[in-house]
Order: sequence, then structure tokens, then C-alpha cells
Amino acid sequence: MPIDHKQPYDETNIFARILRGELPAKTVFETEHALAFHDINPVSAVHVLVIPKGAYVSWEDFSANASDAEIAGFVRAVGETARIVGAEPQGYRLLANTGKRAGQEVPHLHVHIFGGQPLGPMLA
Ligand code: DGP
Repeated sequence: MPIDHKQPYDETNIFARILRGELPAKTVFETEHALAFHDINPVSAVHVLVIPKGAYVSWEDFSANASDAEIAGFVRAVGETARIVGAEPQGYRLLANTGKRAGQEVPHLHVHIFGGQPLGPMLA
């Protein structure tokens, strides 16, 4: 059986619907390659998601298949978003769950930015 995060991209996933404007989101930053918005269920004072605009299931899919321009644009957008929401300069944490086994719920790559408060030790 194929591993879940290697399934074909599902155009009906929640973040695809946000990108198409079918569902609302509290946008904090947008570029040609990325969209950043507040997590609907924040677990830290700052909790923002950054997603690529391309149809990538996971970090695995994105890192293997995205163009250099998409990757550069996405990485820069993550850093810029951290500055915009004030996670930087105090420091923040990035997380990209990859696959259900790692806790990925939405099958469109997303990087969590956690910040705005002291963060505890990382738990595996
Ligand atoms: P993960 O478990 O890594 O796949 O994280 C998915 C995150 O997406 C989780 O923190 C909650 C958030 N989320 C789920 N549905 C929505 C939504 O409709 N809008 C927003 N803004 N966030 C959502």
C-alpha cells in the first residue's frame, strides 16, 4: 500500500480550497509562490502556517519536485512571515509534519511557525 504522503495531490484538501478562495483564512503574507495565514487552532502566541502555491502534498514531494524558484520563494516567504508576525527577532520554531505517521493532517505542504513566547524543549 502506498505511503499516505506519497498519494497523488488531492485538489479538495482544505489548503487547496483556501488557495482557490473557496474558504476564508486570516492571511498575513502572500507572494507569487507562497501564502501565509494564521492557524485556525493556535497552540502558541504566534502560530502561522506557510504553504506553497503549487500542488505539493508534503515536504517530501516539494523538496523532490518543486522548481528552484518555487523552493527559494517559499523559503524566503517563511522567513519574511516570521518577521511580519513578530516571531523574529525573539526566535521561533518551524515544523513540517510529513505523513500521517508524523502527524500531518492536511495533504498540502505547510510549515508551522511557532513563536511569540518562550518555547519548551522539542518533543519527538
Ligand atoms: P498538521 O497536523 O501539521 O497537518 O497541521 C494542520 C494544521 O492546520 C493544524 O494546526 C490546524 C490547521 N488547520 C486545519 N484546518 C484549517 C483551516 O481550515 N484553516 C486554518 N487557518 N487552519 C487550519
